Amino acid sequence: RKNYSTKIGIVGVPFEEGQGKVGVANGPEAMRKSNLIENIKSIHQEIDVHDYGDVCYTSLENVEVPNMRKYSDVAACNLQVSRTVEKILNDGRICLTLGGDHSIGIGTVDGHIKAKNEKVCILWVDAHADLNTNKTSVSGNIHGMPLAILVKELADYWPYLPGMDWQKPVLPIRNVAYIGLRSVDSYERLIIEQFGITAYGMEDVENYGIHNIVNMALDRIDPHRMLSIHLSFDIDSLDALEAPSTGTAVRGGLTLREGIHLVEQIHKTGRLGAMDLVEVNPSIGSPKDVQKTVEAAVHLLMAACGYTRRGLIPRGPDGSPIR
Ligand code: HAR
Ligand code: MN
Ligand code: MN
Ligand code: MN
Repeated sequence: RKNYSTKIGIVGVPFEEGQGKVGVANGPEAMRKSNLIENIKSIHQEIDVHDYGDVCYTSLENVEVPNMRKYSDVAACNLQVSRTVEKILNDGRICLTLGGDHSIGIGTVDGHIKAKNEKVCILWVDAHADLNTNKTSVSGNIHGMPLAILVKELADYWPYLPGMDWQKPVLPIRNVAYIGLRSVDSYERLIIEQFGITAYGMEDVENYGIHNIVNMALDRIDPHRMLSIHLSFDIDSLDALEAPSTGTAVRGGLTLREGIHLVEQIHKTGRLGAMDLVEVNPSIGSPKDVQKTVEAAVHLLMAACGYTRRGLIPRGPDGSPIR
């Protein structure tokens, strides 16, 4: 019988220095104000959710790296993110991290890797590959770089990163899969091809359907079904109609239904360790746009906690009740 955790830990990261637009730091507040915690508590009686509050940090002084905007903030914030995620996992909880921009994925994945002794695979659900180095990035925005910082195989492509010594690039690139890609830079595409990274774009979702794509991704990154799953969910993986309030919206994306299905499917594996929900920017779009986007985020997070749209007691694939 599998162990479906009912213990959830939530942490907010009100951080927006990994990209240029004001407002994404208010993502955690917007999700909490949309009754995220209460909604999770109401899924079923055994749910035990603890809110660890928001991460805070003090910026490093006098550190800069070429073509990495706000590097000192990103480095300092991510250390605190990593420590908090590691603690939540060591408290025996599934860790839900509310962003914030996607640069915080450096810290969430690092904390997960530390807590589970590297036995982690990554599902990066995003319109973008977030695989630039400071040499290939056109924008200098670090939210387009987190995976390149985390993976072992790209370590030699980076200069020394001061104030990031706590972070070792130990993640094998074969443990990473993308779902939802549709805006990939040319150097990112080159890396994906060169290393054979598992990458499913929107045309693959069209061809196989989201359910098969998730199974295909897990077959590749966790063939023995024994790794702790890190689900890094960028809200811009959803179609711009479903999630308009985000900094780099791209049309032609996942429906909310596909997104929820994906998260439900990961929950049902019983191996979800941590989920990030990033790039919700309540300063973009009309109040209706914001409401739509935040509600989508709350639905996705509830699915991670075992909410089923059927309204039945959630059961795992082996039929045992999830409690
Ligand atoms: N690839 C572009 C860059 O590096 C844009 C990627 C950033 N957008 C995101 N990340 N939301 O997923 O700047
Ligand atoms: Mn700012
Ligand atoms: Mn992203
Ligand atoms: Mn993105």
